[in-house]
Amino acid sequence: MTIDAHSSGRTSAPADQRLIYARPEVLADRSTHYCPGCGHGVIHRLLAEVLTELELPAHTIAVAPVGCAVFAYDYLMVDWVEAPHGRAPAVATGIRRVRPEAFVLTYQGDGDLAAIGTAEIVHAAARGERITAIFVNNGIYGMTGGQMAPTTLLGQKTTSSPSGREPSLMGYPIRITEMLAQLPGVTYAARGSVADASQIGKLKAMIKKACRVQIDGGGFAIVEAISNCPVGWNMTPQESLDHLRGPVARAYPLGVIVDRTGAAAGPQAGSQPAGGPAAPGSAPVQPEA
Ligand SMILES: Cc1ncc(C[n+]2csc(CCOP(=O)(O)OP(=O)(O)O)c2C)c(N)n1
Ligand code: SF4
Ligand SMILES: [Mg+2]
Repeated sequence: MTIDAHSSGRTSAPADQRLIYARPEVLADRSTHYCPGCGHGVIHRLLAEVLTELELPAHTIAVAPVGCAVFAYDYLMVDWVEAPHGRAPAVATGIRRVRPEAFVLTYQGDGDLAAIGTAEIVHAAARGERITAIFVNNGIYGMTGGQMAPTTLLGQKTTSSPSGREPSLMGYPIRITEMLAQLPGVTYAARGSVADASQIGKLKAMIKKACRVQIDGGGFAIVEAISNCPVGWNMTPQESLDHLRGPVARAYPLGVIVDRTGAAAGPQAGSQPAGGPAAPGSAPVQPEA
């Protein structure tokens, strides 16, 4: 395909050419506000592909975070609700209870999920809320100027740890996905990376699996994506990807952390409307074949 065909969003190729790339329609045809090289855009793209492949866009209600991804609703053309700081899992819980048939997705950064909203994510996971959570861990508060987050690596310099994170003063990094994975309400928890094409492919498979958990009526599913913030890390995009592949991936090991999809599970929280029997159409969303 030509560059022109890419930018026009054409989804089929002339007869003598093979289509190797097309923008999913659910991904808006516009530039983003993200800094050059930022991982958020890659993760948006993966979500667009997965939602499209599972025929979910028309069924999806997503919850947007604070942080750099606050404008996610400008790029993924599904229904969105904007949550206050850290409250995406609580907002998603409310949506789940009143719209049991919907596909409910949350998108949060590490400041939002692992610091400001720690209580909300822990209790949503403990309740086994039937939601799919995307957790973008770039080890920093990107949007607000690069302050230290709970996920910041030991020794990492940020605007609020200018000499590097020092554990006796600032504590240790939290592997919150491993913490959540201990809870029996969590059906699936995995960590992937945007560091290179191979890792991005694996991350996509994890996101797809986490979406399928919800479709199949499972409990809470979370995918952590370790991601880069070249601006907050004071690195070039290439340096930030090398850093992601090296020290970040060593601190946050990649792979499936828990997969309870094979285990017998009881009814999950929110699988029927609060205070009453299941309403018509309250079964987990079943996208068309
Ligand atoms: C000066 C200031 N302090 C605090 C906030 C609240 N706040 C909004 S976004 C954010 C950081 C979010 O970081 P993260 O969730 O990691 O998202 P990222 O931008 O890194 O993707 C904070 C602390 C604010 N908006 N402004
Ligand atoms: S500040 Fe960091 S997380 Fe935010 S858009 Fe820029 S590179 Fe991405
Ligand atoms: Mg962050």
